[in-house]
Amino acid sequence: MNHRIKTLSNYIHHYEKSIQDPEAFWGEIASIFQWKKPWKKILSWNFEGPDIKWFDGAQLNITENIFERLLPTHAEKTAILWEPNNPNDKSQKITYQELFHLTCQFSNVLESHGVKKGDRVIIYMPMIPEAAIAMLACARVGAIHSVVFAGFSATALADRINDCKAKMVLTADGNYRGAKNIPVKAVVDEALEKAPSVKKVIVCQRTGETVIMIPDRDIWWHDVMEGQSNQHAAVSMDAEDSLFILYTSGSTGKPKGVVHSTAGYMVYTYYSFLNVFQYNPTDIYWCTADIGWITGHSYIIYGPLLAGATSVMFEGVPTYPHPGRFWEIIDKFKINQFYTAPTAIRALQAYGLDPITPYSLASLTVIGSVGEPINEEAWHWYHTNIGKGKCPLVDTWWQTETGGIMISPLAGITPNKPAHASLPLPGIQPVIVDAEGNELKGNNVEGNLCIAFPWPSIIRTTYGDHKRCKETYFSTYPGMYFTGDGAKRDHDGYFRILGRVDDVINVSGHRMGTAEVENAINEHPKVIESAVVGYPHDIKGQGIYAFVICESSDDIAKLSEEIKDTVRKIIGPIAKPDVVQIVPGLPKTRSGKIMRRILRKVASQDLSNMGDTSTLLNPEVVEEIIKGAQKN
Ligand code: 7RM
Repeated sequence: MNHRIKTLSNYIHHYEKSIQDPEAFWGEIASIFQWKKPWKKILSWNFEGPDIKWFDGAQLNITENIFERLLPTHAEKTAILWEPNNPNDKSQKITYQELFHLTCQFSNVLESHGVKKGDRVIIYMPMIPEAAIAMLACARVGAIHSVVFAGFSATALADRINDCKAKMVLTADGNYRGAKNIPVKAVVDEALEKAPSVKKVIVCQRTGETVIMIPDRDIWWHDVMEGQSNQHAAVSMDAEDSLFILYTSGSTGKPKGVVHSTAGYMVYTYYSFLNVFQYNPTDIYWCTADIGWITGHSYIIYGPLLAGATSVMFEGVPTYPHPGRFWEIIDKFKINQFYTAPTAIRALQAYGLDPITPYSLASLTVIGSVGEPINEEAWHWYHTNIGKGKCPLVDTWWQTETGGIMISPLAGITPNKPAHASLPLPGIQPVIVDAEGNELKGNNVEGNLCIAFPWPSIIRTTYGDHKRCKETYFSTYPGMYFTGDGAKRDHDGYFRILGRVDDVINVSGHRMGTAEVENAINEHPKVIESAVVGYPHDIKGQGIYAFVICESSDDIAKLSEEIKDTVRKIIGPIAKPDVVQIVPGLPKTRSGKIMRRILRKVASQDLSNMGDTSTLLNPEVVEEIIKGAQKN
């Protein structure tokens, strides 16, 4: 079987095969890889545990499948094409051969500083090639990497380090982001005051600013790389050994460490990358995500590199030093596949067409979207002005927990339908259920989106707390993986994702748990109680609206700013509420539950039908909240 899908009938055929005989289907795809030991069983699973094993008994190293497997044909091909924050600085081309040598060198560094198979290593780095090298070297020595987005605060970083008891942090001196230079090393220093498991910090020099280096703990990347051999024998990993942990927000408590395993993740990210983007050997592919998110893991690093692609890595932001920066890079590198988020599209749309006109976007063959539902207006703007009406737009629905793209058009193969993620990839069995968990069969149905059967890159556990994994994803609808999203299957059988049905808000494509933001707000000494909801936001998709009860309400403006700042400090700028409204009380049911439905309506200024408020303990408070909101 040629596993590259080429036509719609081809897709249908592959899809049917993947459902009828999943093991044969995935076994054939997996057979292109280098295995140190073959598998005994392709799939064994139950969703009750959950206990899911793909390619059990096999041994491999994912980096051997990028390097040793591909070097004979790809040595001189550019693996990573790096573009700096500042367009006047030099971009960098790193070939597969060079990336291999750098990865080996850094693998030797990790081992010489005591990192062993199974150890957890935190990567808190800017979007520089060393971040990719860090991930690959961890994978090569069998360490479990956990990349933490470099915009998170010291507290958020410390929480993640402590949860997985990491022994090492890889970071940089500073992080150029647009006009800003964020002192990441200083953030690490602060975090480590509360994170005693970390024994070593390796600091990559990027900005050259002065940083404090703590003797015996902190070492410079360039110092330790010097003189290291560029050869390294990859550590043998079991198929089900963990490859990485990535923390993500849910509807309750602190972020969970989503754990992905080695073999299944490898097979699925490779396969989905190739098919969704229809990558051809000479193409230049660019995904604008940050490696701190799953999109960066699966579709900047692992998927593209496993497919032998040239993957562009961009250090900066879409609007610096001008709002044509993305289009400038597409022109500069003659990008073929471009993959970004609706929030970026909407932000750039607001600048009009002038920033686009100086650049040629003629190289583009595929444009993609990920992270949140893309509204029809943004879809059309993107399709018309960036794709020039000729590029298929792949609206890719997936999650940190799914590891790879689940529902998406295949570029140029699946007929495009605006704002529809469309059809499941081979191997993916989505079902829509009602509140009781009854499957809604047929077309023209709407409900909660579940997946009925395992795919190779499905979440295996949440780090250190398997029960939480079961409760979060496998208990709501027993026997199925529950996504937390609502979805509709239209009259053609195409899926449209409607957004979260739980207490998770999607801010600029980033997941934030309302409980997590509330916990941060409650750290402010004057706060008694708070409730956070999402509301429609033109650029961010959803904004964060906080209703807060305070001890005193003397200087409301000052208090609101202080509360926003508290959240920024505890979680990071991405979690900062857009609106803080100080309220005299929160609408509660007789059992003491906050009625978020009402708060959501107030936050979205949709006061037409407040629904039934008679069961409230304190119905009078609703009027006061509405009055307060109008003043806001
Ligand atoms: C890849 C990623 C996951 C949540 C998910 C959805 C939302 C992502 C789309 C989407 C509609 C899309 N991982 N989401 N992609 N909604 N259409 N194409 O974003 O773990 O950070 O977020 O994002 O709600 O559950 S994530």
